[in-house]
Amino acid sequence: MKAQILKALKENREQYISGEELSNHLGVSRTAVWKYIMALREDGYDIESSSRKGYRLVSSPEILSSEEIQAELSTRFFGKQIVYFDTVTSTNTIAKEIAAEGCQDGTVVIADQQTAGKGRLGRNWDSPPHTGIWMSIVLRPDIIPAQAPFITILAALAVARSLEQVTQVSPGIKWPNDIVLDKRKVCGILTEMSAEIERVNYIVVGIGINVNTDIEDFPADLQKTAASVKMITGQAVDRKSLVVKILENFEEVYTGAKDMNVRSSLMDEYRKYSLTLGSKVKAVYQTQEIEGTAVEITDNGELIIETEDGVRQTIFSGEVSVRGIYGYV
Ligand code: BT5
Repeated sequence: MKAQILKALKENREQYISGEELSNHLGVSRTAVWKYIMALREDGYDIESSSRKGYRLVSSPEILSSEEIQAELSTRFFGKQIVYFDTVTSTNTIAKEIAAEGCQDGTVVIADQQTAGKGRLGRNWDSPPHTGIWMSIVLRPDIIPAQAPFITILAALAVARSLEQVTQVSPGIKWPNDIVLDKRKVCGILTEMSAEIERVNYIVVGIGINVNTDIEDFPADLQKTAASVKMITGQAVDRKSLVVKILENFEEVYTGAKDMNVRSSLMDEYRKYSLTLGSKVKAVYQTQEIEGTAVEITDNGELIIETEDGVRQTIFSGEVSVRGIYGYV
């Protein structure tokens, strides 16, 4: 209800909306409306009230709370449940816990700061407060475990497209899970799953984006390879609008990709963003090292590398260095 009141206030930003109108519109008493207004004020919303005219939203706090996001979100099931934390160890860890307890498909866990943000293969993800988007989405797709890496591909596409729509940047995707601006990593994606041999129980897609981080906020070892959107454009970006856009785009591509024709055109879009395709690459796949040229990304998101002696190898996930990016020469 708090989210619905906020939504109504936002839709009438310029004018006052009376308590009576809110109570009729939302089907709750005027006293209840008043209580929710008080709760919103406690969350940092500046809401003017006048006994004659009603309520008017003056300003919103810069937080990524569920009410803030849901007031703008127009998805079918992504983000219908949002669990927000000020500080958390890792949104992926929490998302896996609530997924195991049976949370609904599309539930989002989002935090302003992570104290133990995770990268792939036990690496760290630096997640300072107030500057980035650290969120995880719980999905329950009807797929076999071998198809799970494709979800990472779709998430990367959704992030790249959203960055382009909301900000003035031209993102590239380094297969499979990095979004790159100016040859620096701006976003990483960590997909984890719980599965049986033939069935996925749930997938957690963790997305980390450096949005308004300043270079000095990165630890020294990341200052050469990492960037934020603000560092590239010189302008701070509203994190909430970006979250909303990502959830909308991700839901669209995730739902659309079930149809092979739609999938094919989505992958054409992915290939346009790809920095890997056509480049010299070095991949570590399982225990094998493969060096060659990235010649193809299939409609299922696999990367095909052609080695110098003309052998083609298909990889489904893994670690790929691309010549010219993050210092690989
Ligand atoms: C990733 O791993 O890129 C996946 C990152 C996923 C982070 C999100 S945040 C929300 C959710 N909750 C979590 O706990 N995780 C997910 P990988 O490809 O392994 O890259 C990790 C490497 O990127 C590190 O070893 C660093 O070199 C570098 N790195 C760490 N923090 C970074 C940052 N903020 N920006 C750019 N690079 C970073």
